[in-house]
Amino acid sequence: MLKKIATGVSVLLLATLTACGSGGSSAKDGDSGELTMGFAQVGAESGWRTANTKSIQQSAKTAGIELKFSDAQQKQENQIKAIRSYIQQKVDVIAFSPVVETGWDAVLLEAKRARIPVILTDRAVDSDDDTLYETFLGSDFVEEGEKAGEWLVQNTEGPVNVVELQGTTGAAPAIDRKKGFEEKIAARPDIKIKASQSGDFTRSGGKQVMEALLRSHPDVDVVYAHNDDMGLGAIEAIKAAGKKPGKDIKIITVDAVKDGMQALADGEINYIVECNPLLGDQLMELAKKVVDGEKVPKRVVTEETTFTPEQAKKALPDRQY
Ligand code: GYE
Repeated sequence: MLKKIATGVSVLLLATLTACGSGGSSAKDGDSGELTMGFAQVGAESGWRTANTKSIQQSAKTAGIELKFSDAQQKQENQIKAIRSYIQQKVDVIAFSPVVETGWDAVLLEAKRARIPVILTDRAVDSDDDTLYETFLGSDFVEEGEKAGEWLVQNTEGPVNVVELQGTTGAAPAIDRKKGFEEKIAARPDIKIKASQSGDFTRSGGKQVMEALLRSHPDVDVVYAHNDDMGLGAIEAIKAAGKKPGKDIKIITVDAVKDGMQALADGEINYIVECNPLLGDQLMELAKKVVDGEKVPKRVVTEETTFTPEQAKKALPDRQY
């Protein structure tokens, strides 16, 4: 047994040495100590984000990666500033979750010129130049929207009036969750999106928008919220208007964080499409490879499922976030 372990270790050592000697394209030369990652987070807008931040911080610790972390408070200009400061500090790798899709080319070019590899995590950028980043780790948001639309097509009859609570304007998950949903419901011309507004992925945003929408569209049958938090905000507004969430007005959301799953189990939300925030371990693994100059896939898609109320009841006791 001992011998086996010893052999395993030497094979590992050899692999590491070979990787270091192969001379990657990054700024890191050899193994001069701990790897440093600059991470520019979106903000703290939702339960999903909180779980994502925790996952990244914990995984960095476990992987022995020094993490420089910044919270952009949902503002692109803050993220750009953070990325510039990471370039100045000569971190080994930059990872970030872009608040919005467009407007990144200039700062990403600066990172490229400084030979600091960039990893996109959670959200994508919209750029013609895919050499500006090494890889993109995260969910397929179009597929999430499709799953939400598919449930609606399968589980409703007759004319259905939908109001949509969109995520942050210009953000990949807002654009793609809308797109996938619309594509699926196109099969049912009697399902109509009566209104579609941004609640900025926050609970208070969802509540505010829903209050207004209940006044302008009192005939609403279904709320499609791009995340749990906005759906939870909508629940408050619906209750305040004297209606029953989950019954008078059906609710579909995306994420499956604990609070959302609890509302689903309680019958106040009808269906949740999962979006997994626990990206930390995969991100650290990719970061190490990228810094070592190893090849990584350009796209790593997160695996996800969906939840009905019964499935939520079963999953809740073990839900980590
Ligand atoms: O669904 C939402 C968060 O980008 C996937 O951002 C993420 C989204 C998530 O605010 O809750």
